[in-house]
Amino acid sequence: MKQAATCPDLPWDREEFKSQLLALGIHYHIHHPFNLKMNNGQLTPDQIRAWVANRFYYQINIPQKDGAILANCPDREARRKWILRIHDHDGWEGNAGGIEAWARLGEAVGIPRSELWSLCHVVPGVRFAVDAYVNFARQSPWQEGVCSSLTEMFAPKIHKERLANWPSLYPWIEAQGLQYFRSRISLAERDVVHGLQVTLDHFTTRTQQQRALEILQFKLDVLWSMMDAIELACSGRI
Ligand code: AHQ
Repeated sequence: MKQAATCPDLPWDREEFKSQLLALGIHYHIHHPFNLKMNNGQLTPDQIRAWVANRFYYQINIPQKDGAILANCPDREARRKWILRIHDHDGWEGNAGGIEAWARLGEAVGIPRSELWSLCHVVPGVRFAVDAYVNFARQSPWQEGVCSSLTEMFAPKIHKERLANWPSLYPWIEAQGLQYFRSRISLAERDVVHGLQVTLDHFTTRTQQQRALEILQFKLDVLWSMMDAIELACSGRI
């Protein structure tokens, strides 16, 4: 019996397909030089503030990205799960949500709330990368939008690194500002369970599975490009 690994036309089984997706983690922005500097305490307060202010543009666009996926999704069960992501960021009843938590991170690193919301620090490369992600979600089948969120398979590690290292590396940052990273660990883990189930169920031929890898690589490139643009802005060259 031919195995998928040796026959390029046969689909991977679920475990192999998941392994192929996870293998793309080598391109995750945890490995970006700017993130390595951040995690080694080599960033100045201005550079931390530049990262927080630029990532804010990503955060405030996530609900619109997820709303685009919802709008494309005819599956009620999938929508009932996916809508939680919008609540996670915009807030829901008693919970102020992730965008508010990121604004508190901004204040904790010394960016006044009005300045953060003005988006005056967002550099073109970040804006273009985030807008590409939102437009991808708008223009693609909902399952492809779901697949693109799977960079969160790698997110708990990067959040845990910040929580472990920032207090000693950046003692000037008010501790409660790190709450956002703490909140995302369990939310990312929950998101990935659903995101993987949709992805492994939907992309079933080898050609479709290769498409899923391309989609995940696109989103990894979105995150990597954001870091490139932020690092360039912090180098004083723009
Ligand atoms: O804070 C992050 C977040 O809310 C999300 C939503 C998710 C998506 O739908 O694409 N991705 C994501 C990510 C968040 N934080 C990033 C980080 O490095 O702090 C990681 C990022 C991701 O891995 O996609």
